[in-house]
Amino acid sequence: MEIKNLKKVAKRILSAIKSKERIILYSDADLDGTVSLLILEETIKNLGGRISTIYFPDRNIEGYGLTQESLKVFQNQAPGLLILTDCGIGNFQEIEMARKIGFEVIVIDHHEILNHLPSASIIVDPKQKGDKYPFKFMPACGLCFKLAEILLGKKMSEGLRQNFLELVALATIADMMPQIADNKIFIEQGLKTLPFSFRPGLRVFFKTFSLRKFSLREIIQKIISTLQITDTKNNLTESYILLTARNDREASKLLEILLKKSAKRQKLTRALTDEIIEKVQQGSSPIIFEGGTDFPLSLTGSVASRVCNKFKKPTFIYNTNEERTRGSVRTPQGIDSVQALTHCHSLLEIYGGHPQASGFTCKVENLEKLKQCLIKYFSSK
Ligand SMILES: [Mn+2]
Repeated sequence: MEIKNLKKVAKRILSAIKSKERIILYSDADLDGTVSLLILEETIKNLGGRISTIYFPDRNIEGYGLTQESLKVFQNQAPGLLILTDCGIGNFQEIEMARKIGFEVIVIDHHEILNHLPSASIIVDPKQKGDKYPFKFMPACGLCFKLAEILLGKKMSEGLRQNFLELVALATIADMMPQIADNKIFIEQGLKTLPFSFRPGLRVFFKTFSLRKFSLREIIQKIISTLQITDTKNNLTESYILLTARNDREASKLLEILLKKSAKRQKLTRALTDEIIEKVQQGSSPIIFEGGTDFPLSLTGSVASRVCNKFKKPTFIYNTNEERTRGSVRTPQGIDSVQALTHCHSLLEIYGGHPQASGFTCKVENLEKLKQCLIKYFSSK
């Protein structure tokens, strides 16, 4: 059984490489997205392809998925092949815009399929109709790894394969995908060689946190919490910059900065979580719906996770400006957040994700209506 369209994408990319078409790689800014892009970039370069831009949207300014801001940045590179990884399946308007500009769009995603598919030329998503591959919960980077295997064929050396698997293992854990089937194999195989990785950006963790002092598990936890930072610099994620560091010296400098940031971020996440917990302590509403203009957009997800864990209620945490509200959703096991958002989709501009973790964008004037729609939806459950 094969993942639907994976071979088709491989064929299309190989022909783009051969005819030196411009290729733009675009990915979500979390670790799954970062690793997805990295694997594709190194694979395509290895085969002599022409990558003109790599781009991660800035979560604090642009939000999730393919953004209109980004299209303005690289529109002058059309025509070309625009490959979206770990995002795209819900970007109906933006993909249409990209096509009008002159890009051919490919989507490699693992998020839930919404009412219909976007107008991309080829879509890989194990959740789409007609995909007969039995395992549906692979991270996007797992799909990209399998794509790299097809693209490289015999050119994939054992060392490169292992290195990709180290990255995939970390991102699979970070993305909280179930650790079974293919994912279990990724994790087992990748973690085997992780402490001896040839990638300076991974090796540096084992130099900073020695295996004599910390257990392998503790170090893996530190790697993930550090690399899960979604901050970007010039539309490159900081985890991408670390993972592509050329030598140990560069890597340890970057890691030092990232560790400080990560500690700050954890402190702020805790403080914001406590504030919300305090506020909603005695509420009887079936949902938690909190946020505001000064709520940091890049922390809505981690705060929502913690609040949801505490109250075991569907939790919506958002940032809002004068025009738009962007939020993250977390729900307890068995409650499907994407279904809930789909129920209220007429009030939303963009939405999507996984059953237990998703996101949405809406116009500010619809925010209160959205809250009421969700309360009504969950009251009847
Ligand atoms: Mn993902």
